[in-house]
Amino acid sequence: MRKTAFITGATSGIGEATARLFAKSGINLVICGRRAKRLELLKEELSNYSEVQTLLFDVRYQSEVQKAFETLPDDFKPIDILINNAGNAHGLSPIQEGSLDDWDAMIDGNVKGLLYVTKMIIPEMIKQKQGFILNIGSIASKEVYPNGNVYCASKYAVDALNKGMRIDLNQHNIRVGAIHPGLVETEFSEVRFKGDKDRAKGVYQGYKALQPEDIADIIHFVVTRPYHVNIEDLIVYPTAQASATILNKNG
Ligand code: NDP
Ligand code: 8X3
Repeated sequence: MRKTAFITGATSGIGEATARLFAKSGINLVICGRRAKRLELLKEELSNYSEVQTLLFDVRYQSEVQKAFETLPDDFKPIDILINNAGNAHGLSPIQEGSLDDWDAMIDGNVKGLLYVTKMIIPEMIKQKQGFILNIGSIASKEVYPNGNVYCASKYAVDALNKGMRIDLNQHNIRVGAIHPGLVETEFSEVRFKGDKDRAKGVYQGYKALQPEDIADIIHFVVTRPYHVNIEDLIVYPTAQASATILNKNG
């Protein structure tokens, strides 16, 4: 029987690459995001390989999440694999200069959004006594770096929730794990710098950054282990990176 994966943030970067790899390995998909056109194009492409359903919603709004989830056809339930990937950084400023809107966007999207989506999916996993919840954290879940303040706080929360979910869902035979990437070349920096493409490009220049396909590969490896194996936590850097603040651009 084919498995079904629910991937948030599938319109770009890590989520999109994961959707491609999953589809090609025969996993049916529910792909989510706010950009309808991108979702439709991806569905068209991936329908050559597996069954694909799109869901359009903003993870920050619980009622949107719930309404979208309720439209899911029965043949896309139960969800076997949830990839909690949607998220972004907004801004990179010292705390005293931070914008309230940016703080709200990060806390509502990266933390509350992850919870709202997970809440929809857990009940059926409990009924099935199986499932995999994979949370995409960050090196920012493990280390606070200058000007990272609220983004790091939101990702530390993901780390804590990853642990909390695993503890509470243990009695239900549900696997829970997290992957914490370092620098991955996606639209992440463009969002962080509010559309400043040149500044965003600079983040990935002078070394070979991780590519979204690298993380997709690892996600696929993690979720395809035999059921008795649960990879709890993985930090993944580009070779040029040694910590949140140490990056060799002269290699
Ligand atoms: P991208 O900006 O390329 O992708 C982010 C995805 O999240 C998009 O598909 C976007 O979809 C979705 N998203 C963002 N906010 C919302 C929202 N409010 N509601 C619904 N969907 C949303 O970045 P990445 O692929 O790099 O990021 C994916 C995850 O990886 C994030 O959680 C990020 O924090 C994490 N990460 C990224 C790293 C990096 O260096 N790139 C390193 C470590 C972790 P849409 O805009 O269509 O809604
Ligand atoms: C994304 C990587 O270092 O910009 O989470 O926080 S970093």
